[in-house]
Amino acid sequence: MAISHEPTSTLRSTVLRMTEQMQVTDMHTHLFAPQFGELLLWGVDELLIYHYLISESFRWSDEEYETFWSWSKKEQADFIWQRLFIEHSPVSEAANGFLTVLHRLGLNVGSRNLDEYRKAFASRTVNEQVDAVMEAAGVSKIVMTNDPFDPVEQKVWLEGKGGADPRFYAALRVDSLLNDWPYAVRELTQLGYEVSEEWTERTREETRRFLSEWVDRMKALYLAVSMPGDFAYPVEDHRNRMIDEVMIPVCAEKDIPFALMIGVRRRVNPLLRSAGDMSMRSDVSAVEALCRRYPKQKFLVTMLARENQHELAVLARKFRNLMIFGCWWFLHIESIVEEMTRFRMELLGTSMIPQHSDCRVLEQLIYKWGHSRRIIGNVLADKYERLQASGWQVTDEEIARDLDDLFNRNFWRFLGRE
Ligand code: HDL
Ligand code: ZN
Repeated sequence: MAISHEPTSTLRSTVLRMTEQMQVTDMHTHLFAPQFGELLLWGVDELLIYHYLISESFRWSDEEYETFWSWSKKEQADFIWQRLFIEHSPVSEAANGFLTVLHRLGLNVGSRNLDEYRKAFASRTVNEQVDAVMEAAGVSKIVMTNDPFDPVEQKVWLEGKGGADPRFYAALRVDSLLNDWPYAVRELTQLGYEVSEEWTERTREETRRFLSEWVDRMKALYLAVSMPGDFAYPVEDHRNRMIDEVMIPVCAEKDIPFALMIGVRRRVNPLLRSAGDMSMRSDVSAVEALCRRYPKQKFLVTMLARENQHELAVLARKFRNLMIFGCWWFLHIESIVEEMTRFRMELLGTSMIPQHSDCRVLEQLIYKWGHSRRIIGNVLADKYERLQASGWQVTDEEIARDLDDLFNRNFWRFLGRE
């Protein structure tokens, strides 16, 4: 079905208007509150050197990867601007998104003058930009992705400044505990935890202490990990032991959800660095086994392969402790957001979290939510129109309630913080 962009009924125009106006909790981003300094990326050049655009621009160039990485951010941004905007039309989601941001911030996109855009941003402070962008995007709460092993971030938390901005919430992200245990052991040891690569009782205790102390320090809303698609459960391996003997017990103790982001194959092209990751199919039965084994544990789950989405949505019908969320990464494109939102709503009604932005650069909030709102609003309007045809008239209050569920309350209620 084509994505209808023009309201065809007063009901649709009401739904689209309310969808545009509904404030959003963005429950997974890579943004940081201003007190994290350089970790909060913003501005024209950061927007252009977004790793999505880096990988797309190399498709139009034989430039040596290492040459690109040796350039300044401005030189990298100029390279990407030439390849993806001037020499070829910016029709990809990420390229189009950059122009949506400029347009929504009131810049003259038609000038195609990159230095003019840069000048417009240069007149703002980071706090002014955070306020302006959250306002323009209609995002009132942002959940960060927090890594205690990042030296810059670790310092901010240990100085007690991590929670200074009430609009920003923490999620404790510890991929290396599952995916790179030797590295994690070095980092944990440096932080003063008595762990070894060998899976001893002391190591289990100390790793639990680490998670418990950092959940408290960050007031983390949930514990999160990303894993490759070959994640299997239950099997006899390090990941399973870490999940069963450390992560689930800590999540239970703190009464927080465990977020699983499954299906990434890191660095398939290492020369592209952070732009070099790939998606891969995952085993939904691993999530099924976890949800069944731990009926009291809440699981936030998103998967990266399009092939897994329908099965994951069906699984969510079977387990109320499973909340599926977002159209993650390579799925965050107009056609797939439409497809996923439609069958998720047809299978789950409004009992799911349709989107997160995954933003790495502040101003991306504007396009990632702008594009998604329109799609989600049109799908919802289609469903209401079908109800209307059967004589069921949704009220404005019910539309607002449903949108608030989708954009906020399903998340906060799942956390038990409703
Ligand atoms: O692992 C993740 O959370 C992913 O979102 C990666 O950060 C990925 O690089 C990304 O930015 N996706 O949007
Ligand atoms: Zn992410």
